[in-house]
Amino acid sequence: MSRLVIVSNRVARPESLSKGAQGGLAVGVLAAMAEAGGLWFGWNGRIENRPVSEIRQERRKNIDFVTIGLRQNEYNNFYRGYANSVLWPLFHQRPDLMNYRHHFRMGYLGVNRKYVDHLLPYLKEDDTIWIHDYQLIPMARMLREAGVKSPIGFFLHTPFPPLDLLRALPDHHDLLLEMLHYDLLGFHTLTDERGFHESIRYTLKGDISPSGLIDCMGHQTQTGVYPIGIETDEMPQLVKSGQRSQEYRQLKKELADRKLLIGVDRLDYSKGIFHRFKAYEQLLKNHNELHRQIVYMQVAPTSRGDVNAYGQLAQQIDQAAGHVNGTYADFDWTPLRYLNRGFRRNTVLALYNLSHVGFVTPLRDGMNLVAKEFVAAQDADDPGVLVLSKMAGAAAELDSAVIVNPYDTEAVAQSLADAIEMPLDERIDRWKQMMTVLERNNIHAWQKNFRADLIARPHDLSKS
Ligand code: ADQ
Repeated sequence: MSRLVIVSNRVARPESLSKGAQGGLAVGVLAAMAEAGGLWFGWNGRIENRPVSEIRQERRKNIDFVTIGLRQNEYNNFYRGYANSVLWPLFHQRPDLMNYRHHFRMGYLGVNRKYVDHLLPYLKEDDTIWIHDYQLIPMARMLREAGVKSPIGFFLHTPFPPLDLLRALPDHHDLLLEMLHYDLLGFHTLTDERGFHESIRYTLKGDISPSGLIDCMGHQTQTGVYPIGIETDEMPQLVKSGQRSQEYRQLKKELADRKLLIGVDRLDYSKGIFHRFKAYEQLLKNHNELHRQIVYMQVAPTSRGDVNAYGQLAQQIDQAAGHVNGTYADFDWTPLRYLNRGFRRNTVLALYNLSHVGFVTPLRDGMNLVAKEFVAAQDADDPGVLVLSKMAGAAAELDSAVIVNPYDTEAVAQSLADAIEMPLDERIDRWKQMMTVLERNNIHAWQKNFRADLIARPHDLSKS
């Protein structure tokens, strides 16, 4: 079996690989390498001052972790700039938050080139290469230019925008061309895949077969839908260990008979936390009988705090939380508990288990693993209810959740009330249907299906 080489912007620290310590991508990468081993390459998360990057290689079990640092200007233009102030907002349908600069694009290309240069000495002829996410789109073109002939696949963890939005990116033509250098392009949902096809068809006049094979400007690129999943088997054990945490026990005691609604997100405008607070406020306004009976806990640690839009969001969320509590709190009841911090993974899973409602209403999300983890963390005989935004990729699979439009505040408030009162047999019914999907499309299936399709591709040597 050929060796798997995975490239992602961030690489998990090898010492943190104890079971259950990692979320989404890391679990997938480790599952993909569990049998045959492999190499995982990316940024070590540090900003360094030296002119030449130090490359670090560490082997744990059968996996080689190879990481490099970024200089301050690389971080500013590539990570903070093009990746998180241009592509992220655009891909999440917020062109108004885009801060486009030519030197961001140059920085983006520069860091992709740097990754390629540092990765090349580690590559072997029969490797299979799998690149992850929007930060690294140009890598296949650069690897091909350097003579790499291995199959190269790409998975996009964010949504792919419709053409009408993509057009707002001055470099969208180049970006599409860069994507065509991959043998296989994976998306979370059909909507994302179709968005990409539409752009290829109208912008580059490419031909696309019904099976998603693109023929365009001398490239043959296969596209496919691979919804990322979670590790369902280990969930009960992780929940149990989280229930031993101090935070869990304290909260359980404080809640007494009150029902808990929970939201867990990175503090990101795509997650719709502000809209969620408004919907909760509406619920409290419309339903006096629920006062003192419920508590909504929103966990949202700061993320990308040095990008302007995120600083403004943090203020807006603080104010909105203050407004809800200022209006409704009493000496013995805090209706909204907003925690601007993270928790250990096991603790979060135990909190899901404790909750009556999982409140997951992003304005746009590639998949949203919190929704899936919430469902998998429930007890079969008394499961909580998932209130899920139709704008999350997860809604395509979890159609037995209570699906809401996050922009419709009144309807979200009513759905919350319905979820809180939902009878046990309906809760069990919906939960069972969602668990069937989660067990079938788990994280192992995700990586297995993508890799099988990538290896099966007659990768085009003429691309080099
Ligand atoms: P994210 O935008 O980071 O991922 P998500 O899919 O929800 O969003 O994954 C976050 C992970 O971190 C989950 O495993 C969650 O439990 C954990 N997490 C989040 N907040 C936490 C907190 N406060 N404390 C502890 N743990 C927390 C991107 C895309 C998603 C896509 C994933 C995977 O934006 O749409 O689902 O990649 O492809």
